[in-house]
Formats: sequence, C-alpha cells, structure tokens
Amino acid sequence: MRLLFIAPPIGKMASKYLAPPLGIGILAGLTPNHYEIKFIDGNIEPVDILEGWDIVAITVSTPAAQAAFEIAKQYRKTGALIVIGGMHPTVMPEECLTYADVIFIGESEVTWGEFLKDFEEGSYKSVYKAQTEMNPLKIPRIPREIFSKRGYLVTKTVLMSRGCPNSCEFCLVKKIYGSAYRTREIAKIIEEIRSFPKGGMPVIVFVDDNIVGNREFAKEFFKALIPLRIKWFSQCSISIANDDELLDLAKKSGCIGLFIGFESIDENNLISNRKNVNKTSSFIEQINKIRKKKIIVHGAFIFGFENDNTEIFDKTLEFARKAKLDVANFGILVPYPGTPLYEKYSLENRIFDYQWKNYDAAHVVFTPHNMKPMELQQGQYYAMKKFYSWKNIVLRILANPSSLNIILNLSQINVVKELKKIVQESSFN
Ligand code: B12
Ligand code: SF4
Repeated sequence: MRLLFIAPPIGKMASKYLAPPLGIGILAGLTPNHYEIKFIDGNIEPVDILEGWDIVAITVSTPAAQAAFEIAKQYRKTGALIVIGGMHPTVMPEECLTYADVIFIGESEVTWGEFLKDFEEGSYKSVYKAQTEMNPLKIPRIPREIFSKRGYLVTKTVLMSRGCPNSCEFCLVKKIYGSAYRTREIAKIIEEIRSFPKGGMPVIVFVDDNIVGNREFAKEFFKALIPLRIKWFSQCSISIANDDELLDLAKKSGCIGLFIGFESIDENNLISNRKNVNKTSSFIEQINKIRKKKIIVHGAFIFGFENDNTEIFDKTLEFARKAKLDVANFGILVPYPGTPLYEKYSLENRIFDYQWKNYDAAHVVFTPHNMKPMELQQGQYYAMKKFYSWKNIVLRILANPSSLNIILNLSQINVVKELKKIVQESSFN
C-alpha cells in the first residue's frame, strides 16, 4: 500500500515560522508498517503530481483550502483515493466532499486506524467523524524522518496539550479539539524531547494554544523540563503572569519567549468576544513581570472588532511602545468558518469575500462596524510598518539583543512588504 501525505502551501503571510505539520506526523505514526509513506510539504518544495499512490491524504486549514482543492483535483486524475482532514473539513464538510473521496472531521487519531482498516477491506465511508475527545491524549512516536531536513525554520516541535475551556467568538480551537483541556503524560513528552537529534536550531517549540491551560500540570511539567536544560518557546495566555511560581518555573525550565494573544486594548472588544482571561488594565504590569524574567513577549493583536474605529491603530501602537513589547503581530480579524463570529457576520450579511486564501489575517473579508474595509486594510499595514520601522527594530534589539528577538523582529520585514502589496492591490466597493 502506498500512502502520500501532502501539506498544501499556506501562503506568504504565514510561512515565516514554518515547522513540519505535527498532524501529519501523528497520522504517519499511527499508520501500520506495511504502508510505504511519503510526505510532500508544499511550503518548502513543489507539489509534483506523482502517479502510483493508493491514498493521497491532505491536511487542510481554511487559508490553505483553495490550494488544497487544486492539488486534490490533480491527484484525482491519477486514480488515487483523495482523503482530506484538518480544520477546514471539520467546519466545511460538504465543500470538502466535492474534492475528496473521504473526509475526516475533528481529531483523527482514532478514526484514522478505522479508515485504513476499512480501506483495505474495500468498504470505506465518505465521512469519518471523531465521536469523542481523546482522553488521555494519545500521541504516537512521530516518525520525523518523513519531514525534510531543510527548509523549516523550526523542526523541534512538540505538542503537550489540546483543547480549550474558553469560548472566544473568533476562535476555532474549541470546535476542533473540544472544551476539555487535555495533556499528555509528562514522561512521554520528556522522552520525545530527549529523542531529538543534537544540532540544528536549538529551540523547542511547544505548539500548544495555551501551555499553562492547567497551571498545576504546567508546574509539574516545567519542573520535569529543568534537568534537560533546553530552551523553549510557546503560546500561552497572559494569566501566566498572575502566578509567580509558574512564571518562575517557566523561566527555570528554559522559556525564552511566549506568544500571547492580547487581542485588543479595548476592554469592550474583549468582553464582547468573551476573551475573559484578558483584562486590559493589567496588561502592562503583566508584561513587565514576564519581561523582567528575560522572557520575550510576542504580543498578538487583532484589528477590526466592533468597537474599533480608525483610532485603534495609533492607540495600540502607543500601548505596544509603553509596554515595551519585544515583538508584535497586528492581524486583521477573520471570521473563520465554524466560529460564532462567522455565524454572526453571515447572518448580518457582512462577509463579502469567501476566497479562503484571503482568510490569513492580512486581508479584510468582512465589513467592519466602525470603519470602512479599506481603512482597516490600510490601518493594519500602517501599524505593522510603524512597529517594524528600522529605527524601532534597532531600538528593540538594543534593548534585548537575544538571537530570538533578532530573528523574530527581522522576520517581520518581509511581512510588512507583503502587506504593502496587499494594500496596493485592494479595492473594496
Ligand atoms: C503551529 C501552528 C501554526 C504554524 C504551522 C506550522 C506547521 N506546519 O504545523 C504556523 C506558524 C506556520 C501557523 C500559521 C498559521 N496559522 Co496556525 N496554528 C498552529 C497551532 C498553534 C498548532 C498546529 C498543530 O500542530 N496542531 C496539532 C496537530 C496535531 O493538530 P492538527 O493539525 O489540527 O491535526 C489534527 C486534526 O486536525 C486532524 N488532521 C489534520 N490534518 C489532517 C489530515 C488528514 C489526512 C487527516 C485524516 C486528519 C488530519 O488530525 C490531527 C490529529 O488529531 C494551531 C492551533 C492548534 N491547536 O492546532 C494554530 C492554528 C491552526 N492556526 C491558525 C491560523 C489562523 C494560522 C494563520 C492564518 C496565522 C497567520 N495569520 O499567519 C497561519 C495560516 C496557516 C495556514 N494557511 O494553514 C488557526 C486555524 C485557522 C483555520 N481555520 O484554519 C489555529 C487553529 C489557531 C487559532 N486559534 O485560531 N500556524
Ligand atoms: S483564543 Fe485562546 S483562549 Fe480563546 S478559545 Fe481560542 S484557544 Fe481558547
């Protein structure tokens, strides 16, 4: 049996922090030995159309959906069975079924094995839907040898947890992985980290949505990391700053940077989007606490919420300056299919662009409440351009000359160039 995994190209806006897709790695790890496996990552190599594969399995997020459908169309002609899984089929199953023979909804660790068995018996279904959240999290050994050794910025990625108990209006995580925050066995994660080859980029990235989703677990986990003497980066909620012991252990265990979703500096936006863990009045104090530990704060903000008008860009820049953020991302709000925000804007007839490739947080696809679409489009570019002016980059690097800070800041220069092109090419009616 011959099984080809494909990750479609995810576009210029997103490809700066490229890492091998763990979803594919997990499925490859769950595939029996009698399968010949190959993986093509469209982000680092061309997706050639190769003959002779029995199954072509494609991972599909919303921004990559159009590219994925094109690949699926081409591969269908080779006679392969086309299988699609990931975020997009989970929320847009009918659309995906027009391009695939089989789609997977939700977490696929359990259903993948069932499908392979059915396929071999010649009686597969067209939809495999995960019935339960996997608990405890069962992640197999990931056969990382299927991933290219070249082309990725980060290769040592590890998943520690899944799920989120919160219900932010714009987020899809709950829909895909459920509301129960689940963690892996600490010993298994440590074993995975120890198995990484020496050399290459030394930083380990935990690709979790919130590495401190369960504080007590996180403390135990960080304690177990200390003897490994690694350096790590992850995402988490700003609440990490509310627990001194947790922050201290994060630092001791090798944390060098945290990607934190502040989302908005306007409290009303946070309330209406149910981002309840964030309180704008505490942001500066919380950021100071993290920065004092010499941990880089990579702040993420979204523009285009209901309460945002054209003043939000300068106000957010001023906040970022005051907070001395090392790195920041200013994205445009995206009503991703499957989110409450998508339902709301669809009902209100405010979504005017259904080209999924534009769902990359760099294009305006809906009519904002208090701004014109063009004002939002230009405002994001303005904020990114100002934050990443050479003068500001140099000042931030002088204040914190760590290699991570340098890489993260410099990597945004091309993003700003891309945003300029998007603004120039935009025309809204
Ligand atoms: C790491 C990460 C990235 C990395 C990706 C590196 C890489 N190659 O993996 C980078 C930085 C490049 C990135 C970029 C972006 N990301 Co991102 N990212 C993540 C993150 C934090 C973890 C992904 C991960 O590894 N998950 C763990 C794996 C095991 O889960 P999984 O991929 O979903 O796979 C499971 C199932 O979905 C399914 N499955 C997946 N693929 C397949 C394929 C087949 C054939 C089958 C059967 C099953 C299957 O089975 C797997 C096991 O259960 C997620 C959040 C999250 N919790 O997943 C956000 C997330 C996926 N990203 C998101 C977004 C918005 C983006 C960006 C648009 C951000 C931006 N503005 O640039 C871009 C766009 C990327 C794109 N076009 O796809 C959104 C998804 C939006 C959407 N609707 O698709 C998420 C959910 C974050 C969020 N909270 O909104 N991202
Ligand atoms: S944005 Fe973060 S806190 Fe909110 S639901 Fe998504 S993963 Fe959870």
